Amino acid sequence: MQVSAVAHPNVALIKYWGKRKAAGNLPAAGSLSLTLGHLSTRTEVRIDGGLEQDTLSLNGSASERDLPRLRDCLAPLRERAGNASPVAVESANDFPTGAGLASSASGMAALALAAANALGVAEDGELVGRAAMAGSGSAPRSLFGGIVLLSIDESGEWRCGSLLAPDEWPLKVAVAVTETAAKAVDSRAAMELTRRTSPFYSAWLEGQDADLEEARRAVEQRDFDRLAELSEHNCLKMHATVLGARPAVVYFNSATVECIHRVRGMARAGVPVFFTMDAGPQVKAVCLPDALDEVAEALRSAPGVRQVLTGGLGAGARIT
Ligand code: 2P0
Repeated sequence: MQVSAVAHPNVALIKYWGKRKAAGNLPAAGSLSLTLGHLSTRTEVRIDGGLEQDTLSLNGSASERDLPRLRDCLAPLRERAGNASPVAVESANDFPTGAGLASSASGMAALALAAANALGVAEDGELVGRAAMAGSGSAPRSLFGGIVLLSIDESGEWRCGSLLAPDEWPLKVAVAVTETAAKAVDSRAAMELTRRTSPFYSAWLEGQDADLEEARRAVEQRDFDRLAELSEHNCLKMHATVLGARPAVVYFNSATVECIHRVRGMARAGVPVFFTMDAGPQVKAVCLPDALDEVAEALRSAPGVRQVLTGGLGAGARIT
């Protein structure tokens, strides 16, 4: 049985940083994201009882390192299907991998959907979400399109879904790629280090529910200025928390900082744009459609920017 799925990475405006408990990979708080239609991961899953063990090819090369994460994602699906046969997985991204462009989110969303279909358990959407979450805490968001909310209550119950479809508020995103190499510290390790050692971690977590609720309202009201202010605040607060870890994790390079200042300069001049950065040095500038060309050009001409990838909001993961 062989099934392929496509998923897009997502960029969090209200971010997930830190886990509630190791089991199930549950984030400590909710998050809100944009699904990026112009970047894609394509993943093919083949169930093959003739294999000795699971295999993973990532961008054309065998990847041992990501096999544990792959098995975490598959475990709930295998259990439900009562089928533990080995799988051969081939996954490829059309954008830099492991460099803060959420390749684990799109990768695990595509894997969960393709494997659930291959194993015949895809009719249970909650199970597919749980499999994606087991692979990566940001992956359930890539199962959905447009603007996506992942909410988690006190008891750890969580749900994920679209707040707005892509055409209901057609925001644009320009991704300034400032580095194409994979990052030195993966986000899972950096998150755990932050939780254990950053004196700012508890304050970070305390603010999440309020930020999330305000962002949800800003999205519902299509209030760009409010979403802009809140997203930059949440992003810089996350990075400040990570900078407080021992040893500190510094995701920015000099081009990241240059792009932040350029975006701020445009916003001061009245251009509807804001920035956000994840666990890597790339800068994602979110803007209204009419501003996209100007924003992309300003980022493209910044020293250290290698390329600028522009696009809009995309659909959720799907079988191809
Ligand atoms: C996010 N990031 O909300 C945040 C913001 C990076 C910065 O989710 O350990 O790859 O697989 O659950 O999802 C990156 O972490 O971590 C991430 P795991 P993940 O998008």
